[in-house]
Amino acid sequence: MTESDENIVDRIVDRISDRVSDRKGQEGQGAAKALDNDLLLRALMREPVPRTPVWIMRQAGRYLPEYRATRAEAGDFMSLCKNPELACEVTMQPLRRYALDAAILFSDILTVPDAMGLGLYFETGEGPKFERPLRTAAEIRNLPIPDVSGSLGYVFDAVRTIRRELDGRLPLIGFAGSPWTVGTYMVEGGSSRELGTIKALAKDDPASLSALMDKVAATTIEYLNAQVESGAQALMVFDTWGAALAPDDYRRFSLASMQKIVDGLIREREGRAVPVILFTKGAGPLLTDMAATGCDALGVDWTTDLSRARAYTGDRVALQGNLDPATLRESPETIREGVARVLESYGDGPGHVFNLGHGITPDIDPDHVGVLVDAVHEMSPRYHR
Ligand code: 1CP
Repeated sequence: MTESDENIVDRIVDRISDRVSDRKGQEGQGAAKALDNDLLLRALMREPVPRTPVWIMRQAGRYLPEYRATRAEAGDFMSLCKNPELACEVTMQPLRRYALDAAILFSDILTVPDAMGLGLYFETGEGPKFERPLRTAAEIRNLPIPDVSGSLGYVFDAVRTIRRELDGRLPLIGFAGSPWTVGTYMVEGGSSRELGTIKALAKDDPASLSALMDKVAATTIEYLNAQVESGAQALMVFDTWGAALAPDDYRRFSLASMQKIVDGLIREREGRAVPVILFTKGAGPLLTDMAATGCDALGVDWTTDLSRARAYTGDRVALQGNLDPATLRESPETIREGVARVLESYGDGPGHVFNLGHGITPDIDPDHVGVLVDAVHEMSPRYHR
């Protein structure tokens, strides 16, 4: 990064901190009506609950026939994201089927680089792609930090529409991708197994990669805070590809940028805490470093036992997870056994939110999700006595 770049990023970070302190001055105002079901928010703050709350990563999605019908009505995935009424409709769909304890905004982590001008598109049967991926130091230097209120206004409209529709029944989770995970798509131009291009950038020009992480972090802070101001009641940062880095590089590029985000977020609104969940898939022992960021909760994938994750984090944060999504392909009895094992692994006491260890896949029988949710309702109360 040149000195002038550093000044620009510092100025942006200062500007954001000023705005966060202005907003913090207004906290506690306009406390809304109490939630009918606030189990998720209580569990994320490690407060006592009568049973373990449950939601499913990617709960609105292709495994639901009604989702596929609404996406067809919208035309394509991005048109669905950009239509607040239809985004609200697909957010509500899983809540009509299952006794879930949270709604999650329907959107995608790649709306942020789209707003930065990279031209996101989806080809059927293939993952996300960018028309203008970032490859050179000059392209990173010239990358604009967008005014999110304009370019991502459709997301905030969706948040307001969903809050109105939820009418206090359940809390709404807002989200964004981690700068590293979003950066992998920006630099690779789409999904990549090896992450060869961005890893080469990390090695050959780490200053440019740090500059990119800073720009995405600055944009993400504005984006998540605007979601909170529009009505999001908890926030999750998805770092799907952080564990592809060696631990030192993870700390330098992924965790450092998530730390900036945690530091920049509004943490209280409508008279209560807005919990922040960080999720690095495959984090393992790095959960210890993640817990030190000051976030409220960590998502845990199925490759780490919750009992072990609890030991790594010393009960400093709540834990969310972690049933292997493949379990949902098995029989109802096997799903119930899987739920029992996850609950037993976390053990007694508050601070657990039941979820899959990663997103549900499109091939799952919707009835199997009902088996999971009902099993959590039935089996979890005994861990909260
Ligand atoms: O065909 C379709 O309808 C598009 C499939 C789809 C859906 C349903 C995409 C494209 N995004 C989404 C929604 C989405 N994505 C949500 C909200 C839905 C909900 O949870 O109910 C969320 C939280 C995401 C987050 C997301 N998008 C992540 C992080 C979480 C994770 O699962 O790892 C990532 C990596 C993406 C990128 C992305 N967008 C879409 C796809 C298929 C992908 C993954 C591409 C890849 O594997 O590299």
